[in-house]
Amino acid sequence: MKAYKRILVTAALPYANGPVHIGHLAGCYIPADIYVRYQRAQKRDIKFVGGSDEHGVPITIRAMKEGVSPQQIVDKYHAIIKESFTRMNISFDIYARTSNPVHHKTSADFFKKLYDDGLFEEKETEQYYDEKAKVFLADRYITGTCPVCGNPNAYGDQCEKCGSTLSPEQLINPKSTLSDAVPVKRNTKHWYFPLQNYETWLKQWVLEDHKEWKNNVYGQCKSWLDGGLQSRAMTRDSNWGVKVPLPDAEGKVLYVWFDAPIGYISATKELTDKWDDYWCREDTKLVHFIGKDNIVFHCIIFPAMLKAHGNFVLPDNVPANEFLNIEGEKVSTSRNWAVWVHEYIKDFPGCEDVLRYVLCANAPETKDNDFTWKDFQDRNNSELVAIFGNFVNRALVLMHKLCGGKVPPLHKDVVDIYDNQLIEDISIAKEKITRCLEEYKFREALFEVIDLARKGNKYMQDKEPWIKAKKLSEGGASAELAQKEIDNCLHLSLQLTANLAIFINPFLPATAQKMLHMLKVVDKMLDWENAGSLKLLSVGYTLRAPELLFRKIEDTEIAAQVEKLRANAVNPSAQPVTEEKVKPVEDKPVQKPEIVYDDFAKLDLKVGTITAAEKVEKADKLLKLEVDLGFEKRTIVSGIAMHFIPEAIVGKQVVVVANLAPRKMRGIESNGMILMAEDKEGNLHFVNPENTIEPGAGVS
Ligand code: B3M
Ligand code: ZN
Repeated sequence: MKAYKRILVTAALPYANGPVHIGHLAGCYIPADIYVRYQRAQKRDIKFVGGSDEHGVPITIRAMKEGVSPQQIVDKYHAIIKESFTRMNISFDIYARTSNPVHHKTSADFFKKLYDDGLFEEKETEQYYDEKAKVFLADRYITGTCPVCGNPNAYGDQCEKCGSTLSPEQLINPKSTLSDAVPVKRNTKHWYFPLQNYETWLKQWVLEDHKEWKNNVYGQCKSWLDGGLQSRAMTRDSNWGVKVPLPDAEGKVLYVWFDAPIGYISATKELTDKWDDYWCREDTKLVHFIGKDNIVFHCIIFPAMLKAHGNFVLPDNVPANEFLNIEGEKVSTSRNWAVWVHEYIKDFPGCEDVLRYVLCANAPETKDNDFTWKDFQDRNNSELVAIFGNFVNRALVLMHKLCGGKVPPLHKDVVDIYDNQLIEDISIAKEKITRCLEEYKFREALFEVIDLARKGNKYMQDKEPWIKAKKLSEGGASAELAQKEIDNCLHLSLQLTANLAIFINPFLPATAQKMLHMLKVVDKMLDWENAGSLKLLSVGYTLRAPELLFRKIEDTEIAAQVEKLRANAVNPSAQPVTEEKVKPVEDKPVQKPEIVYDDFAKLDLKVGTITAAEKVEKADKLLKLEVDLGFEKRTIVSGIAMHFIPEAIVGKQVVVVANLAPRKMRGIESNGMILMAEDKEGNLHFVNPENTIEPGAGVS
């Protein structure tokens, strides 16, 4: 293993011809962000660059379809894409654009250097031309039947069905995308990059020196290299793009796949004056995160360009993911078979981490994978809520209840096998999670994090502090022992909670922040060197009251998404995708009709203290509460079980509607109602007096 001083991470530059969907996120942005956040926690010198790819045929075609200029297209989608990444907490150090002047200059200079070094072949050849549209038909301007797999809708540069890279001449029955015209051949001059000259070097560099690359990446490179490389045109006839920096090149621009990867260099230039440290020094580790359709460009063509140029580092790794299908079908932007990120953010505000979780837990790391809304719900409800969230919540709730809201000490004299096992589990988890993250195995790393939380739950189940709590009232030696055992259980559970915050941070950064808040610790605690420590929270330190980290996702929400996907796909005109700009979510407060004072005065509102709370059997949402109203104790059934654990709310004061007519729920008569406030995330909060007062006090 080479010793590196700094890391430069790039994530593919999405074409600014439409919004991003969850396939983009799963393919490269989430894995890149996890890696970067982890390396930052390791305090490594790391930069994360990205930006919009604003040239090429996808943009010009979209502009023609919308009847606007390419510039208008890229301005519009760059903003939408950037906003989606920000909202999903993809933490680019810079999100640039290839239409920026610094990029035009950087890529033109790059081209000029290769030209001056005599590394291009200048060739005049016959190419397909659309006489109606008056355009040469390269890349996606032309479609036809794939000579490899027979797909009738293959593009001039690639068949999306079998993944073959093509040239327009190879297509059977070619036709123009612009006008459906059958193309004719015309002469045109272009500059070709002779990839075959780099074949021997590439074979050594990829196939021998980078055997550690992922199988899917290595395999694609091998089949390319085995098939033999040929010259490739690095220029196009177009007015949209980086102008070819030569005197006799009117109407010629750089091929988008020539300029786009140079976008990583120009983005770094925009980010820092020290950009050449990251690009020109051998001790930089360059890592490209991409989707599988970009492998050849990042593993063969761009490295050959960098090698030819001579001044730049080569990628150390290209951990490309495969594709994410949706509900069993391939993503298709033209059919609108996709889950759009800006739509998700609107539909599930505050649940960005849930999407990050599902897309990582189910990432297409080694093969194509399927996203289903049902799986999304299951993973949220049975992993995030029931395992991770539940453990953290229990640890904090029980600490408040049984240890007076403070981190209890660890009593060495009563440490038992369960405690020792948990201590060992934390240290093994650190080692495994670290190794997986270094090796780009994000799914496995995340699994280990959840598994550690699962072990936390098991530990609590084994230690049963709530049973031991019953002995506390007995007094004497047995009460003393019980308190010590409770202390140990909660001491370790809280240290585990702090560790879980460190481990989950690269994956679910917003969740880690919520945990820091509850634990009343600063960001620095998340430094990776703290992972594995059992001294993250000091004994006697007071912690905040727990808040739920995740909410349950209901069947109705899932049904609505499946319905939306199908409805929009069947009827493409219903698609909201391209038209709307993403606005920050604003929930307009709903106002009820005006009332007079007498209406209000009918309510008998009283302060009560919850004296007992238990779950109602076979009713997920209900808690049976006993509330002291001063003059009497009431039984009230309340639909808050998804939000609070019973032990945690005993002793809390609440406001009760005391004169509400009794109502039976699950066979229990409920006498009153508790007032709750609901925040934007759907979390419930009690409405109560600022300071504890005697129960029965009137509220008006
Ligand atoms: N824009 C292709 C894509 O979005 C292309 C990536 C460029 S990375 C330098 O799939
Ligand atoms: Zn094909």
